Amino acid sequence: MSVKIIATSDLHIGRKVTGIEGGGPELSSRETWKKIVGHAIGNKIDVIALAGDIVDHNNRYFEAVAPLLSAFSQLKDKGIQVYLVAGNHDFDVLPRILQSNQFDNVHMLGANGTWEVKTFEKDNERIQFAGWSFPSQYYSKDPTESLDELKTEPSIPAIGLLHGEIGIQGSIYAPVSLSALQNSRIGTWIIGHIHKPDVWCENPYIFYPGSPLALNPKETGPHRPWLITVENGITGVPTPLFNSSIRFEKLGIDVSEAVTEDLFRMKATDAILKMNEKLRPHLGDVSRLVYDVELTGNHDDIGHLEAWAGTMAAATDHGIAGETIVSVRKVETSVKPSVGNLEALAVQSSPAGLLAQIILGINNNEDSPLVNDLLKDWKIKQNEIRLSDAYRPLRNQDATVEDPDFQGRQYLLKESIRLLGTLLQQNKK
Ligand SMILES: [Mn+2]
Repeated sequence: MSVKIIATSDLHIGRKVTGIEGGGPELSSRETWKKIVGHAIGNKIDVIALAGDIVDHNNRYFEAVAPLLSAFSQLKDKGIQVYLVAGNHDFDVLPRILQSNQFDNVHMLGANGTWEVKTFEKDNERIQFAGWSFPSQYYSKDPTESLDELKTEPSIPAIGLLHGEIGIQGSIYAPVSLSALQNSRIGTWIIGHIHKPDVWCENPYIFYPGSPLALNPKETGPHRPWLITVENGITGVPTPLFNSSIRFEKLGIDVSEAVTEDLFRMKATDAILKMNEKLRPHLGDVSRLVYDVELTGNHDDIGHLEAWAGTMAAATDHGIAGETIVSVRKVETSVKPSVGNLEALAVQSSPAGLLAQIILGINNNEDSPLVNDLLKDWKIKQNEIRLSDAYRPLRNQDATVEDPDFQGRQYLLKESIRLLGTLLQQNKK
């Protein structure tokens, strides 16, 4: 006999996919959760293992909690067990829901930031589920520091559930030491928090299953829940179940040779078709494929190029790949002007000369007073915008580590290239 386990994390029930227009109910975490539960019931799954951030903190409580309660009840009827830990988003909601104790099939592990193990048993197969739950919204210590308080039985396979950030020292979301996980007596670690699926180690198997629904355009590539099978005391390698109903991809198109609008259209269409064909075998269950296009290469008419790019982005439909509807969300122009010699231009004191100096200064990573002054101004302006009232709700969300110097330099580089292209084009006329 074998035990079948669905492993996933970061559903953020209550959220919908952001950054795109249109889309039906399939683009909500609530539907993804229902699909996972339906799959579990339809395929005789024994256990659902959830590594935190199941419920989204920023959303309406009842909207998020109702689907969780009805699923727990359905799973209870089918005898399907749920092992879960709380993440930084649901550290308070999950214990509150489970307090009532009406779901004896749902096991929250490691409440209040302690390690806990529970043993699952079916026929002759036994599995230990070990876990640690977020005690508060932020947690700056490494939860593995207290891992030795966990008493597991070495002869029984063990699966660990944890929410945190592997290898990010100083994280306020439970910085986790990889070596501590590797040296533990747990054979498979399911880690939540990072939405991009990622395998950190094969033996023991340490992985982020990732969010099963791509929640925004930054979450590119495949997203899906995973199946883990335990047979005769051996835990198998996780295999993907079904795909997220939406897939985001970045698509770079070199437009150096697209000197007319016709050529630009041909180039763009060709690039999309090629990418569609490449992805097609991986688009089962994907109803929408959304590209963020970046135009690259050298071009001497960036003004026109941007206008052509605008028509591409404005089109609502870019065909289909198999049964998947394809669209382009935005088109960015990162094209460099076809200027013969930036160095020669940079010695001039004209506006074009100054722009060439900025581009060279940033590209060559020079300590240029001109770039430094502009960067200082950019940071002040950017900070004013960031702290304005309009962005207050965003500030309360998880802040990713940003590098303002790098971002500022990239911004200056891009705008200088664009301005220089336009200036040189005007001079030609
Ligand atoms: Mn999280």
